[in-house]
Amino acid sequence: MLNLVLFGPPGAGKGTQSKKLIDKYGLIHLSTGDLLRAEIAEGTELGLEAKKLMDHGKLVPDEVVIGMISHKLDANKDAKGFIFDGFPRTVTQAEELDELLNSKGAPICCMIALEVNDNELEHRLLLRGKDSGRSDDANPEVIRKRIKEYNDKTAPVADFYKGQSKFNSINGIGSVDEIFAAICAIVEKYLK
Ligand code: B4P
Repeated sequence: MLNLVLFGPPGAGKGTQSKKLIDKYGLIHLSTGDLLRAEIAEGTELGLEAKKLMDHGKLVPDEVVIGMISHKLDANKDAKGFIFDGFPRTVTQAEELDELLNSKGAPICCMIALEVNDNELEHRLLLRGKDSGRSDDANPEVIRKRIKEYNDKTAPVADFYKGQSKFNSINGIGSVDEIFAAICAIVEKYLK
């Protein structure tokens, strides 16, 4: 199984690159952001609670997203592999993911981190906010909070994978195709 973690700050291009990776490698895309937005769209209790946090640039509690991922892994038992996009976002989530995948004998192969500076992130998210309808993209203050939340709680997840020699970093600034080529070069190493 090819299990990849696509990592990076909000707006780094994880969702954009995930779509291309799914087409090329036939993997299942697990985006906790998309799963949460689906709950919000359906108006579930979980979605209503998540929206309050997301609209303030905050992370949703670990147990909520871990439960969603566990459910999706069970629902896709015959998958060739998974792209984890926007998950894990805390060290606790990374530890729990290891436990879930080790119990299935299919651990994470590698983490690929997209490096993008804060000014570019803010610019991309505000641009997306103009037509995405995403309330967390429309407001510069909320975007800065999301970047702070990333630096405080999510950036340490990179060290977790460095400790397992699974960490790879690439420049996330450039054309979508250039960045995709750099990601594929890493994926191919793990496929060999
Ligand atoms: P997510 O949905 O994961 O989204 P994201 O971090 O905003 O964006 P991503 O990096 O995928 O950017 P994209 O490709 O779209 O999270 C949203 C919220 O959900 C979080 O703030 C949190 O509250 C909650 N949440 C999600 N997962 C959680 C978890 N595990 N634990 C707790 N809470 C969780 O790209 C952004 C923009 O840049 C797009 O407009 C795109 O077109 C553009 N772009 C992409 N690549 C580009 C390039 N190379 N050049 C120029 N622009 C580019």
